[in-house]
Amino acid sequence: MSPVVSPAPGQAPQRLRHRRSVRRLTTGQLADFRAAVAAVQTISDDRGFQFWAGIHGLPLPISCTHHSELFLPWHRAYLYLFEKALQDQVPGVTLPWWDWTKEHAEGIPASYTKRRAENKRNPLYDSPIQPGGRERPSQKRTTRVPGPPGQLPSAGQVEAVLANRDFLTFQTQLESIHDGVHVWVGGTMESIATAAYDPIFWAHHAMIDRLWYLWQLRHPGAGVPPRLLDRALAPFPMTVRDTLEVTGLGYDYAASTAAAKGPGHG
Ligand SMILES: [Cu+2]
Repeated sequence: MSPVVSPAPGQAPQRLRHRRSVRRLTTGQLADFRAAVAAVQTISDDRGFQFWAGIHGLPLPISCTHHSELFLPWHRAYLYLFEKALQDQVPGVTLPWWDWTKEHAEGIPASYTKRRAENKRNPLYDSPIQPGGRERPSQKRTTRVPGPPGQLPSAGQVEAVLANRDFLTFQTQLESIHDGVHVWVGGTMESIATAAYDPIFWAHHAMIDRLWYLWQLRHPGAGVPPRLLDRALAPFPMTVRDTLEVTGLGYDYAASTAAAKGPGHG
């Protein structure tokens, strides 16, 4: 690559935005995030929450790539584009992550479980389910039926998964942990067709994406098998290669705990 002194127009480096733990959001950050989610929930076209939630499942086709080799890259692209839709409403907001390993006692974060917040309906509590097209979901609003405290994945389980140096092994084991959290939350989150309508979906998947990021820091020589790099991540205009560097996508993960610190993240 030739040295570039000043970036070409349109290619100016984006300012990095940090995704944070739900529990570490300041009052102002949480209010901004809620405002962004509330705003997209009122939009019925392709900038809105129903459109983005519907890409995962209903309306058909179901595009998400669970139990495929593209599970992590596809969901990284999905979160990235949904986060941009939120930023179109409230500049600078980012998707927070739900660290379920730390919340055995608490379960779903309190910011998602209150019906009302800041004297308004809490947009993180639930959402309508209104897929376009002809599908008629059996539920009109999202619900949760959380499992018993103490049955979310533990830090030790996550650590064992992160220790895998082979990407596909890591991905398969991480997806299995991910499945368990979907089932633990229960209700809408239990079904691929409707899961993304629950606002907690995005915080759960931000955690999964963050664990991939931590794995990447830990195993710099390992990576996605080269044969997958040019695979398209339909319906997004991105390939697997486009998802490999989160900083290239304009975001980074804030260090939240000693265990989360990798090189350059102290
Ligand atoms: Cu999922």
